[in-house]
Amino acid sequence: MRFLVRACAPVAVLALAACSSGTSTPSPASPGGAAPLTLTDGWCKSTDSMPAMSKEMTGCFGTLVNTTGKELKISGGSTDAAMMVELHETVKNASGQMQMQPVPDGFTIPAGGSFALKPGANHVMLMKLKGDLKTGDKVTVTFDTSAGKGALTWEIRAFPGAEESYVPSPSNS
Ligand SMILES: [Cu+2]
Repeated sequence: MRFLVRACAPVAVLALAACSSGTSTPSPASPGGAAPLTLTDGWCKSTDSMPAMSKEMTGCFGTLVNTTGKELKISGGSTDAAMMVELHETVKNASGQMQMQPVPDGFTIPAGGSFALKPGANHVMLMKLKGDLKTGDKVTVTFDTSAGKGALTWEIRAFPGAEESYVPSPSNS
């Protein structure tokens, strides 16, 4: 515990808000600069209806928009809601099943372009959730990008669809 508190203290001196703010306040991306990216229609799947086994993680979707004039690379992120944030892609494995995995080089958004995050395709994964994410809640994820940090707020929504990656479709039906 003592270690955790100390780890936060130097940051708090420079940016108190980053350490103490609630989930709804986006933190500034860089001094004097606008956020390097924005999010349109961002949502994460709520844990409400998930089987207990799946509640450890959830997927986040929406459209990321690069607001800079340069190609933007997203290498990772962090959130108060989970221990880890991963950038995932969904691929077909050798047996033809859809499976998700971390993208080795992160996400790249062209200058002024956008990047779609969808169930069954690229998405942001919150791993090792610290608690339930209930429908209607909001969660803030701060991304590490080539143009500095960018905090984005996602709405928690109920999503009835199965995650292809975790529930491979039956080969015979
Ligand atoms: Cu995933």
